[in-house]
Amino acid sequence: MVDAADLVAFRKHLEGANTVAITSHRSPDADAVGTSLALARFLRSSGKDVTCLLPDAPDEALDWMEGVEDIVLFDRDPGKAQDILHRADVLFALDYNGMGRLGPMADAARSATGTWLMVDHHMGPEDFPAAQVHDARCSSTAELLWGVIAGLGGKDAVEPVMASLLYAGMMTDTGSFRFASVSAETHRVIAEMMDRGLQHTPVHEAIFGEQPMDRMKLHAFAVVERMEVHPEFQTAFIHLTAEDMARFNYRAGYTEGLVNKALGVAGVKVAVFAKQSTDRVKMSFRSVGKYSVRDLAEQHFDGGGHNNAAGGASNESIGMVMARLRGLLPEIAAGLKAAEEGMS
Ligand SMILES: [Mn+2]
Repeated sequence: MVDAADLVAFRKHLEGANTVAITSHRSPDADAVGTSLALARFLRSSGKDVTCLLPDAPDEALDWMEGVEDIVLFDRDPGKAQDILHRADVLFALDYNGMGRLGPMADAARSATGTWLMVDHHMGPEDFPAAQVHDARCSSTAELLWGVIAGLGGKDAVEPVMASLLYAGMMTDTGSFRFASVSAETHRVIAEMMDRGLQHTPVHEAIFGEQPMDRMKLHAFAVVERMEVHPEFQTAFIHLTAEDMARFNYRAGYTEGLVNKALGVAGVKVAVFAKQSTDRVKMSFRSVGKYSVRDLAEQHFDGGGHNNAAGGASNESIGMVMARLRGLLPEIAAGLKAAEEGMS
């Protein structure tokens, strides 16, 4: 939920601002990109000069989002991105709360002199913003941003395109409205957006409707050849090497959702997906129930996120990472037991 005092602060900081830069995290997902584009539409409608900036490109699955082609990408155009960051009167941090999440864009962002405002739903926010709308229990940044836009401009400021962008963030961050983070408020926000012309079916179609055959084959291969289930520890891992991904002509977004296949195995409570990327091994952690994969990711793999969904990374080889994960199985099992007994 959005606090009225936070909105007063947002309004005050935005009043005198002409130039606004909207930023979100590295490997941007639908919540990151959808909220960036929705907020840009809202602020432009009130006469601001707005630019969206991301450290790197979003998945192709988000190509349908209106305005996505105008986003400035730091890894393609660092000079331009830096210039925009430095000229901005107000800078928004959406769907992240630590500069480290910007990866290579972090230094340029840290040296920006404008006023930072944050809208985010991850735990443990850093204190760089002058004002923030933050709720770690909220389903998504999109749900919070609905409150911000409705609070600043009235609910009717959310037109159908903006609604579809926010809906995409809410839908994907909740695993299609399945996770514990979904509240009555989540559904109320969607009802309000449907009253204002939201078409939800095209959003589902665009994101889940069809997929490239290579992606489907990569998922099948990962499950058949690269999934290891450890029933005695209620844990499953999937890993992919660079060769595996090259074999199926890997493109950004192809491994999205793969971790949920491992989590979907009967009896599995903790799942980890690890893939070799250009400079490091990237990991996704998922759990069901009270056991926090955020702590696991934070303590062992320089990561963070939510209790049931977290990310991490390592500079070790994929083989080393998998060996370390297997070594952690007893610790995971003990954590699961403690969480079940309500001790964690
Ligand atoms: Mn999010």
